[in-house]
Amino acid sequence: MKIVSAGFVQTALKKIGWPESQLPEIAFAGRSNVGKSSLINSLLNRKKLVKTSSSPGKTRAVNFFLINQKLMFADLPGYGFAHGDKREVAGWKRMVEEYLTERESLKGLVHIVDIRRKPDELEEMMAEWSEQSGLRRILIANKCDKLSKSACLRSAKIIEEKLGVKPILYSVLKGTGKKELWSAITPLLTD
Ligand SMILES: Nc1nc2c(ncn2[C@@H]2O[C@H](COP(=O)(O)OP(=O)(O)OP(=O)(O)O)[C@@H](O)[C@H]2O)c(=O)[nH]1
Ligand SMILES: [Mg+2]
Repeated sequence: MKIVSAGFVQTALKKIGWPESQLPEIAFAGRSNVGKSSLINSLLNRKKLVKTSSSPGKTRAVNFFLINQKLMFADLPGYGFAHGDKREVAGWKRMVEEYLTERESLKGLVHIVDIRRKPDELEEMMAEWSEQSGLRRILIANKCDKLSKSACLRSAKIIEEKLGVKPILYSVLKGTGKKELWSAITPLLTD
């Protein structure tokens, strides 16, 4: 997709803060630090539209972006930045589950994982939520530049076994997988 315009719309901690919109929307979700915000920048060919950070927990609310005046992206908060903190997990769960189950214009979920990690139970739970709600899901294994090609393929198999879909191998750093991801997103926008 040719990106003519891309801009930040608003940020929301709960439903009342979501922008009113009839436009098709795609959400980006996953653990903290897997590269959700970086991946959105990469898809939109922007360097700094979405704030990123090397320390986990940068995105703490749902951030909405308008692209070409015809579609929306939602950057969801990550989880796992304070590992084992029950309140953190509960807060994250409430925010993400409410969004995924109640956002009417949501057309699909881009679920991002780190190629170097075996998916954990919350990642499996996210996969289950989207199965249950009939949400179309695209799985991304990001940071592929960190492993050799063969290690990436091995890792991708494990991710597929755990999460039930074959991941697109992605590297924000190298631009790998970008075309493939756009090709997966585009048909979701018109359904
Ligand atoms: N090597 C490498 N680093 C990456 C890649 N994608 C993202 N990063 C780095 O990973 C770190 C986290 O990126 P973010 O985009 O802020 O991650 P996030 O998932 O939005 O994190 P939260 O907002 O905390 O949930 C940053 O230092 C990025 O530069 C990639 O493909 N390869
Ligand atoms: Mg982020």
